[in-house]
Amino acid sequence: MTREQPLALPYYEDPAPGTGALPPRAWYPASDAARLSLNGRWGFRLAPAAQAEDESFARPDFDAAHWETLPVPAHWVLHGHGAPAYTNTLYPFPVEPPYVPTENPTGDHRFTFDLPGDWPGGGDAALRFDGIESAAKIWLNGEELGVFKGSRLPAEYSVGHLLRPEGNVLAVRVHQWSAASYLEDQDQWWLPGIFRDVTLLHRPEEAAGDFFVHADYDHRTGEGTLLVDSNHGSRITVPELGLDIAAGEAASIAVEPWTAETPRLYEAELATAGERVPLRIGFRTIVIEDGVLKVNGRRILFRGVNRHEFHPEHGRAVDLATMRADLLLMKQHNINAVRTSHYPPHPAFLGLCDELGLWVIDECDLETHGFVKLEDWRGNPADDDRWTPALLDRAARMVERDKNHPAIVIWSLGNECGTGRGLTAMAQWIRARDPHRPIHYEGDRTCADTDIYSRMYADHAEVELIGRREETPLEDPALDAKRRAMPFILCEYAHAMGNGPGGLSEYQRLFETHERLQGGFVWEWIDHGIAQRIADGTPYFAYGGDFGEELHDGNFVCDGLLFPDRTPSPGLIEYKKVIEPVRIEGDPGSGTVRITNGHDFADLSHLAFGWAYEAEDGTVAEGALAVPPLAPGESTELKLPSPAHTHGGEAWWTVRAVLAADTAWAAAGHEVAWAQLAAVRPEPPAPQPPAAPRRGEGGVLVLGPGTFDAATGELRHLRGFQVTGPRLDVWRAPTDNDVAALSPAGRQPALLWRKLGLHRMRHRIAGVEMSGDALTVTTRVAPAASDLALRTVYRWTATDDRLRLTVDVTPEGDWKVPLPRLGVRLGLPGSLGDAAWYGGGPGEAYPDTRAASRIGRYTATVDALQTPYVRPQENGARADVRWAHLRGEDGAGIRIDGEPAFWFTARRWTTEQLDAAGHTPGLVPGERIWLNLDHGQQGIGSASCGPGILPRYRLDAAPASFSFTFSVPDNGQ
Ligand code: IPT
Repeated sequence: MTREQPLALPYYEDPAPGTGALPPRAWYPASDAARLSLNGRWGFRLAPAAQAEDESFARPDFDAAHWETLPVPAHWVLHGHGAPAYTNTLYPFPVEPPYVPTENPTGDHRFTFDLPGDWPGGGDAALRFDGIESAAKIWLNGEELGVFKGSRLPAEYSVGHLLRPEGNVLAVRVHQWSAASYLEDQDQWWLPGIFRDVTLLHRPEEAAGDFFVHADYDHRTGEGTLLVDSNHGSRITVPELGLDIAAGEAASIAVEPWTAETPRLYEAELATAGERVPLRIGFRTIVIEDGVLKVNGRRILFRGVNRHEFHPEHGRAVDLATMRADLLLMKQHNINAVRTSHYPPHPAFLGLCDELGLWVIDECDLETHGFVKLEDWRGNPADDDRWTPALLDRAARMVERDKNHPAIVIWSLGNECGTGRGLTAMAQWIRARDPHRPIHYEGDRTCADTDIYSRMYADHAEVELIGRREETPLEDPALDAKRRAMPFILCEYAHAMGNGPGGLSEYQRLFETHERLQGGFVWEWIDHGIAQRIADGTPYFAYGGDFGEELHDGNFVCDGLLFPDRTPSPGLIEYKKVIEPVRIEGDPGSGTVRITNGHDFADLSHLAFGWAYEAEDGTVAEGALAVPPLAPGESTELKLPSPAHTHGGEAWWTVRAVLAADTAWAAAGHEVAWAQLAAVRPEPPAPQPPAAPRRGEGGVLVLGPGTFDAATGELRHLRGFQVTGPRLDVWRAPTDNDVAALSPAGRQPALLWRKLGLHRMRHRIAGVEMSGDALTVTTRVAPAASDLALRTVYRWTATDDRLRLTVDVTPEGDWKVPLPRLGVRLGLPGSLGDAAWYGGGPGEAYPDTRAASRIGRYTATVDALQTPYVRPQENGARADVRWAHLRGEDGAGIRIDGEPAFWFTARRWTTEQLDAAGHTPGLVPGERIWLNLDHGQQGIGSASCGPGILPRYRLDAAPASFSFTFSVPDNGQ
């Protein structure tokens, strides 16, 4: 019998931090010291196990001529070597820390480089890796430099003594799995590789050492105080302020402060005898005072997002242009804060946040979420002293790298690690090193180590209680008192998976009402769908399971406000409206508008206001609105002009606030906030002489412009157009929030709907009756195996050219589940592919996601009405539609007027096909266009991870009556 021998752990299974690196220090993008990017095409070889190949490839004379090449930075699994894999919390290998599987894809990388001719002599050189997943051994010219761990943090190695003018050989062995993988269980793709920059930095004699810029702002005096800690002999100059001080020397002077709204930076320089480092300094002071987080003396409100680094082709190897694109999109959508979930981002991203103005929670690269599946987080590295050095190493490398960014206002220990001694040690270290920034960590409800009470996905009711400081007490009275005095944030909320999130407006009202509630961070910024093509070349985005993973979490990786290609989703448009920093309100018909400045620091002088008076067929009049430059929190009321309105019908005022001048993130004229106020309500149409139904030839009934099947009472033709239906419809292709995969089965709407059979309703015709002016069809709509039903009466009347349908629905039995939708579905010829409507738009809206829908006249092709959620699901409804018109190329088509206004949806496939498709190429246009004209829609909520819909957005089965008028207008109308 053999016994398992305790072996010395190989470096990649050792829980200790990496080895051989220089002490961590501040990262800066440039200085006058020479540097050489080692990004480029490297030689690459993939092995199936950590030790499948020996280390001879690290020798300069090794012959790697037959190797393939790979770009660096990159993840090899996105370049044809192996495949990506997605799990949310599950470790994709047996949990036996610190061991990892023998099957451990290992990428050997080799790069040969010459020093540029002008590379300076003397001094030293540092070789910097900004990120490698998950562990690597590094050699230069055959000499081992050390072991890299801590994937999303930099490490530098001293290499000056090894460099030669030509033919330097850098060799890096990267293991997909390592002990460090246990610390990096974030909800994302597992993507190994050298995914951030590799740079050689000359370190001249007397080069700049590490430095820590302290730039405080006293809002009472308007003075900034600058003090830079650095090695002896460094001087700091700020020409604009006339400052020239030594390291360690403080200077106070009147300055303009830095805030996310007013990101004022001062150009500066740190100089030593050997190096000049350009700096950008922002003066600001963060305090927690009276239970509120304040910057420069004022409460701030986070209108935030969680940002993972993601690109649909390059994974987490994100280039500068993409980082900037993210930030421009955020600023353009009124977002003012980023949580760098769940690891420090590429360091350049933070410089862009300083420049463009965002509050940042910088989060450490730490998550041990998979241990939650084991009883009581058994074996959690965050509570195991063997791992504490690695945790401290990560905390130090984050803080040292990023400490000079004014944008960073909070340090976060990591995400979802349970609780433990390691986290406490991190908090203590960070507090000692940087006492001027509060510490965040959501995973410990007692907040023992933190300064901010933070939660994820708490529902509105609980958030309101917390806002009143009336939350359920902690057992320990001292901790409870401490926590109750803390400011509160939702570090994650409003899970943006698929269609949604719903309920944003209600959260925002809470944040604006309770001082303690300092906003939140929507989960999350972008869908992590990977760009793929089906055999015929049609592109789509892949999610978990598409690469044959043994374990995976499906499309839970696609839960962002942006589609993977960075197209804003309706959720982002909604969020922009909900968080707009100017409130424009007024009572319908009053003609008075109240404008409130919701900024925390900026007055309104950067905005230009305008009004427009709009009727159904366009703008009647418009002009500028003189709004005083209100200070933050101030309001004013203004009278709106009431022009003579000759167009007839209803009318609206639209009031808009746009940028008055170009900014770094959008051009003058960019819309920041808007509102619509009703001016004139619509009048009901004048009655017209009725037409009577009559029997036609071939078993049909004729009523006005409609021809019906005499046996079933179903509409067959409207003038020349063949029509299928309309029939009662209650089914929608469940959204991710309807599926609510994380909820208990009894609270998963889609499951309850399917169990009841709402996707397979049967229509029994109980009577077809012609009497007087009307054709009345009585039906009972119900699923098999149930006695629940919706008694549905269709009553058709007509004038010569218009056909009117009134639908009366009466539920039978005890309906315990809400309906997905309530309305009619009808099929029209596929040639009617151009839609026009008057009502809410331009984008989709549902009962609890309709803040951004504005009344107007819109046109779109049926194809363009679709929202391409990565996993197909209900989408594309337009709210408050008064009428919709579907036309063919010749301009002829069918118009539907609703009474009351309706939810309008049109698509080239049925709901059943939408429901069945797993990816967008599964949606194949058929011969018909299917319209849903809905009287009601169930809300959306956020139950894919978090609370479901608020009670008022529930579509209960209840008696309902609604009407549509169908007509075939003359061309051009
Ligand atoms: C929460 C995670 O922090 C985040 O990374 C992401 O996984 C999100 O959920 C869902 O997409 S944790 C969850 C158990 C509440």
